[in-house]
Amino acid sequence: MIKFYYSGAPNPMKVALMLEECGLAYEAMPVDTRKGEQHKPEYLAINPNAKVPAIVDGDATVFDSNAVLLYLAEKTGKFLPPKGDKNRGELLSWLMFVASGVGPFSGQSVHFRHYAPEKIHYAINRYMYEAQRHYAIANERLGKHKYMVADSYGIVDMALWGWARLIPTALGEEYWVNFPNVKRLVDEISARPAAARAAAIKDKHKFKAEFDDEARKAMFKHMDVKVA
Ligand SMILES: N[C@@H](CCC(=O)N[C@@H](CS)C(=O)NCC(=O)O)C(=O)O
Repeated sequence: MIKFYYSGAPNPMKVALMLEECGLAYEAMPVDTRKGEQHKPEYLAINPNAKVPAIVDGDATVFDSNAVLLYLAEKTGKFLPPKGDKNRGELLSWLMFVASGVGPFSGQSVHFRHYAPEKIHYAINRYMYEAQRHYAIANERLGKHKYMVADSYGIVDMALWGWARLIPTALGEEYWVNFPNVKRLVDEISARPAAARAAAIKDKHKFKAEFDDEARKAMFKHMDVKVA
């Protein structure tokens, strides 16, 4: 059975959605990042990057959410165009667009808007600008196509959903109005039974709720180390 190392954060939730959509048997293994469990040697052996999600599937270990989505899609043959299909290249482009753009810029926008100890206007403006620029591109794409790739629901939609449902946190509630096509996709996916099951996984485990000094030390290690 697949072991799924996770928390309720956006990147693990994309994978939770995919596992549920595929109907794969898996065991959810909580990693409480606010308690620093991502830095334990036994977890670093699975994901040397000390982040969630990761999966262990028999002999295969896969970390990084978008790599896990692709691995599961290839394993099951679901939610991606078939090998050799002309849309396969598009799938890789849009998946990397989410992995290298939507995710990191949204994440940094959340960080500087909500967690940084000082409000640094330059950083907030840069990350909000870049996050919005990426959502605008996805929005335009979804204005012309029902789904991100090959006009069928697939792993790029799931990857986008993971972050886009947090637009209110990354940008502000009022920003939905700028991305109506992204909102349409997010609402459609959130209404799927698999999304409800994915969201319910974390209720089976107790995760630390407080964002206190222990959490800051575990997740913002740069605060204790001067490199610049
Ligand atoms: N590129 C990685 C990023 C993973 C990531 O940043 N995960 C966050 C949760 S969304 C995490 O583990 N944070 C804990 C930490 O930074 O210590 C992926 O897509 O899986």
